[in-house]
Amino acid sequence: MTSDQNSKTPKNLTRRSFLKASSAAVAAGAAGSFALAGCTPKEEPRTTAVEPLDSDVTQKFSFCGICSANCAMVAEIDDNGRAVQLKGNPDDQVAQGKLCVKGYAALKDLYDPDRLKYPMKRTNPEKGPGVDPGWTKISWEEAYKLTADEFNKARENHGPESIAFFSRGHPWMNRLREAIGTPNHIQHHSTCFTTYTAIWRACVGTGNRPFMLDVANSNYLLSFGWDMPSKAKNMSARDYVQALQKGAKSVVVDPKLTVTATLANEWVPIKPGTDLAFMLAMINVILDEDLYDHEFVNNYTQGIEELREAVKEYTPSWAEDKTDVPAGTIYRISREFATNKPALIPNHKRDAGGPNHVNSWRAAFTILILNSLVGSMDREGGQIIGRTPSFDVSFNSLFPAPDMPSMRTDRIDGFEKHPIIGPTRRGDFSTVTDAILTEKPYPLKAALVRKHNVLAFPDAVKSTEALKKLDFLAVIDIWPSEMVQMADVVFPESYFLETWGMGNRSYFAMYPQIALREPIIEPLHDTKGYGGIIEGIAQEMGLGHYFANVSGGRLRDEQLKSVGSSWEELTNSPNGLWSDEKPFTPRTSWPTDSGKIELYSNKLKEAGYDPLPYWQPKREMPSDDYPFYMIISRPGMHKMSQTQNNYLMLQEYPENFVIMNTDKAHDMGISHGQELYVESRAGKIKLKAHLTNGIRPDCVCVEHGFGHWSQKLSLAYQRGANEGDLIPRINIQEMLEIKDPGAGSAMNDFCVRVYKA
Ligand SMILES: Nc1nc2c(c(=O)[nH]1)N[C@H]1C(S)=C(S)[C@@H](COP(=O)(O)OP(=O)(O)OC[C@H]3O[C@@H](n4cnc5c(=O)[nH]c(N)nc54)[C@H](O)[C@@H]3O)O[C@H]1N2
Ligand SMILES: Nc1nc2c(c(=O)[nH]1)N[C@H]1C(S)=C(S)[C@@H](COP(=O)(O)OP(=O)(O)OC[C@H]3O[C@@H](n4cnc5c(=O)[nH]c(N)nc54)[C@H](O)[C@@H]3O)O[C@H]1N2
Ligand code: SF4
Ligand SMILES: [Mo]
Repeated sequence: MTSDQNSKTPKNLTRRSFLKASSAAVAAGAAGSFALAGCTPKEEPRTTAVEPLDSDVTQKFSFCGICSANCAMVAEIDDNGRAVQLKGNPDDQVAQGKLCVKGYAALKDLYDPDRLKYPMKRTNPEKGPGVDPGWTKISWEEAYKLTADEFNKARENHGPESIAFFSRGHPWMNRLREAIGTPNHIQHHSTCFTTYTAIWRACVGTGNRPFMLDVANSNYLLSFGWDMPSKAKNMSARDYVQALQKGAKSVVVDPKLTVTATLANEWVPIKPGTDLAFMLAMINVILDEDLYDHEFVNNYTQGIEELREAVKEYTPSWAEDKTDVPAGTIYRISREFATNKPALIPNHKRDAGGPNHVNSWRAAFTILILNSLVGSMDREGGQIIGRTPSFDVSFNSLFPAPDMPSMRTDRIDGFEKHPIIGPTRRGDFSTVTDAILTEKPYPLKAALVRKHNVLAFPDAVKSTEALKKLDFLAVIDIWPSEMVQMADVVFPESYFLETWGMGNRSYFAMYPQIALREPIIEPLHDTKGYGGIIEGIAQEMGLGHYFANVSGGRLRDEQLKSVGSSWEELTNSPNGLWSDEKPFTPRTSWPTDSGKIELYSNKLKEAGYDPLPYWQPKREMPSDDYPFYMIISRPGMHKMSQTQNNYLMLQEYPENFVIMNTDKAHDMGISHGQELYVESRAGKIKLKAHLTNGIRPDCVCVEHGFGHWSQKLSLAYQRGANEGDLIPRINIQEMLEIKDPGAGSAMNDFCVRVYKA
């Protein structure tokens, strides 16, 4: 990516000129979302110990790389070249001048002394928690050579499929994977959102990012676990508050009293994994009482009669027992939802329709159906199909590949066996563990991991064992994570604030907008970008010709040109953005075979799944051995396992807890702060009790991200525990038997016992 350096240095705006240009927009975006998260100071937060300067400071543009909202940022740099403050870009439709607490604190990550600073190799062949890898500093050349030699060895001795890439999608990585000839690209998505993707692919025809919502303009918000305002997602919290201020009614159905629920008009503490029953009954009432939007349903959907037939047994009285919600409440909410337009069941990723239970894909289906029945699909105040820029240039079209080797189609994680979700190549963190351990369908010998942590794999203990079985593991990371501690060779990547890039707003886009990312400072350490690291490995493997003339800068430029801009224009833009702000025009057709939203899904039927959303219970129910439902969530102040080494975030949320019902705990003789074991059929963790009556007595909840065992993470080390040790992993055979078109990892579908440590 050498042409990165060729771009013109963008204008160095002064802080004052920038603020003057944007003060109106800042005021408009200031709805108090941070108070929601309960974690951000009321004043403009200071993200470093360095006080802001009175004199003018240089400003640079970036967008946040911590979560997928990609809020556009403005960074302030002092005379010594030190970044002193990050702010939200006021002209960004997502940030609207504000970041969330994690975004503001990203400078602490940038300057974290624990960051990886140079390539390293392991000298101790033993691996695992408590083992010192014996890191030695090596040159980039040696790191490339070691990796290339091991990959070539695996390829020659065991076939190219014995190599896997664990990474989010990336064209450079994909080119190398295809040049090697392995089908094994493993991503985390079956733990995160593939139940939604599968349903949208089957019923709407587009499934990439079905999380775009117009919450702010909704008049009735019915959340089945949608909880983005509690996650400190600034834009979601802002939109939620705006809707409430305009008089919208909010009902939150969640076993736990979340921040979203505390602001709602009504909290309905449902039994986990039973939302499907609630929603089937809602469909029943809305059809039975003829409350659906005839205009929308007749013009834009198909299958209403089949749906009517499918739900006729699912009355609110039928659902009452299953859900623990009185039939009268289900009747009332159904009627309110259908008659207070625009009404919306918002969804993100891990709520009722996310891959939490074996029946969650059906809940994703009923969410889609209910939003369609009230005419809220791609309508103001409803579910939106994101208005992302449409580039007609891709990496492959701009840099066509030389001939690729043939490749076997069966993957190590069996993901290709799922007809609806398989083609997305999202991959499966759950099945891969047993596949490595049993060497079925074939042995995996070497892997390259980028931006994934083993703490995020279901049954993390067993997954760590599986990694030990590999002959060779290379890891690209920013921090000395647990995945890094398992590596043979470590490549340090530059932090997002040190790199060039552009973000095309794949989430939360009401109109096409592209954000510029420029390095706010030069890389602090001897680090490189992902594409460059891939090219380095390819060269050493003798596959350099697959990357001839490839350039990140050129790709960005051509993509921008295809929407009428250019890299030069973007880098000179006064606000670091390219925007095509146009009024919202509702969709009148959908990219399915019928051109309509398919409430009866032919695609699901052809693929061997139920074409309509019938009732199915969750997999594991409370028993004498494991009497509590387990709920996994995440705190607003942390992003997965990435922020526990951030001093500012730790001040707000220093460790995770077992959240349980106060009355229930007292019955069991458990007091607040007491150390407890939480045990499932997969494993056991130790954590302190956090008591609240804002959770059902039959549930316990643990928030994810803690339990770091890497001693090199000096602040995060040994805080809290990883609830992922409790999640039963699923093997390929079981996954096929579950028959979930989204191949979800059923992250919450297990029960636990809790006892004093
Ligand atoms: N601050 C912060 N924000 C994040 C992240 C982060 O790590 N930190 N991670 C990002 C990522 S990768 C993801 S996938 C999303 C996930 O974020 P969310 O989609 O919000 O997922 P969760 O917090 O796991 O669960 C959401 C809610 O579902 C409830 N719930 C659990 N089981 C049930 C059930 O059976 N029925 C109902 N109705 N509710 C249930 C939980 O109590 C919780 O309140 O967040 C993203 N945003
Ligand atoms: N137990 C449990 N497991 C889960 C979940 C859960 O709630 N509980 N949630 C699931 C969900 S929703 C998701 S999305 C997945 C996420 O799965 P992962 O993405 O694997 O999880 P993270 O904890 O975010 O780990 C990211 C890793 O990337 C590194 N990193 C951060 N930024 C960069 C970068 O710019 N470059 C590189 N090279 N590395 C970087 C971090 O140091 C960290 O090691 O986890 C899933 N697994
Ligand atoms: S919501 Fe927070 S973490 Fe996510 S992109 Fe925006 S500032 Fe970053
Ligand atoms: Mo996720």
